Amino acid sequence: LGQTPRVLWLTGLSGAGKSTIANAVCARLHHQGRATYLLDGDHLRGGLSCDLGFSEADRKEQVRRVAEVARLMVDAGLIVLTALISPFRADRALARGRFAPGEFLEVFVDVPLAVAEARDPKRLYAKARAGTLASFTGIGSRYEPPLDPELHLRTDREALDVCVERVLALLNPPAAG
Ligand code: GGZ
Repeated sequence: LGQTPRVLWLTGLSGAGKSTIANAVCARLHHQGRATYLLDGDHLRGGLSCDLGFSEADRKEQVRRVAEVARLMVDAGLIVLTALISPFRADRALARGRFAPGEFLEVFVDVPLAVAEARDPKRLYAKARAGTLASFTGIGSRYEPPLDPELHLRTDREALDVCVERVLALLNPPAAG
């Protein structure tokens, strides 16, 4: 079961910890000899999605593209992690619809907006508050939290290593009985 190709779809605010957790999970899986790939929204926007901005239509297209790339990679046998804000439920549901039941695991990387804003490693929240960055998620653009994710992490309450173990446990559930 642990080798089964799947997609771990991480969703959450900017600064919630999606990329940090995804990188750490990838490293652990790689160490276990598994073929993985991380599709990181911020990185993809420099290439595959260099034509996209942050309007609702462009975010929808970003999620659609990444779901299609993940689909191909799952077909190729990889465990795929995505780290996208993917703010809209309807778009995440469309992404899920490209996969078989059990193949798409939604991980809500949750943190209160105030905590993400206090972290602000790239000073993007500060720019959004100052009015120099429009449509920033959580400020000028909405984030719709998952209603029924396969896993719900709270990165202000759970340490990184705990979050990583919980994601790994999702791939390797303890044997029943
Ligand atoms: C949200 C933005 C924006 C706006 C730039 N809104 O935390 P980061 O910096 O490193 O990663 C964020 C990234 C979001 O890209 P995604 O492809 O994940 O977004 S979506 O799924 O909504 O399409 C953030 C940076 O881009 N960034 N401007 N206005 N995030």
